[in-house]
Amino acid sequence: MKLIFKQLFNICLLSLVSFVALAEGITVTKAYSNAMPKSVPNGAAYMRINNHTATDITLESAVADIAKVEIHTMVSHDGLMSMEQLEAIGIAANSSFELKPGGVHLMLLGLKKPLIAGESFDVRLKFNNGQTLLVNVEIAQSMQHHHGHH
Ligand SMILES: [Cu+2]
Repeated sequence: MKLIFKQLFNICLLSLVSFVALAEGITVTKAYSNAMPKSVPNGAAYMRINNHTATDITLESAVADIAKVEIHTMVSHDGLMSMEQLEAIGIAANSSFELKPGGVHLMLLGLKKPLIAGESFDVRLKFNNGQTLLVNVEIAQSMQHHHGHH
């Protein structure tokens, strides 16, 4: 009887510890996308991924209802910028990684609805430790829209 009680206590303690670790482990801040004219089929999402754990983590994939999502980076070939798909993004222990314009971004391919300023959409991030994180991405008024195309 005593033994069973002790085991139950241990199980409760374990689940409490893992719950706290999940809540604090990985967070996402400043998630946004830029509004695009309806005719543009693709978009991009940017965000800061914060790894508060003592372990390196890897973002392996992302999924969304609004479009197919790929991890892209910008590379320069002979002075020309182009996009290249990445397998994953590594985020070192106790550090953060910023996805930003001109750098690593989440590519939204084949948008099912236009990116309208003031609206938002969800993206689910999948990490190598099995954790998934649902991120709400705010759609901001794009700079290009204000200044026109050059
Ligand atoms: Cu891209």
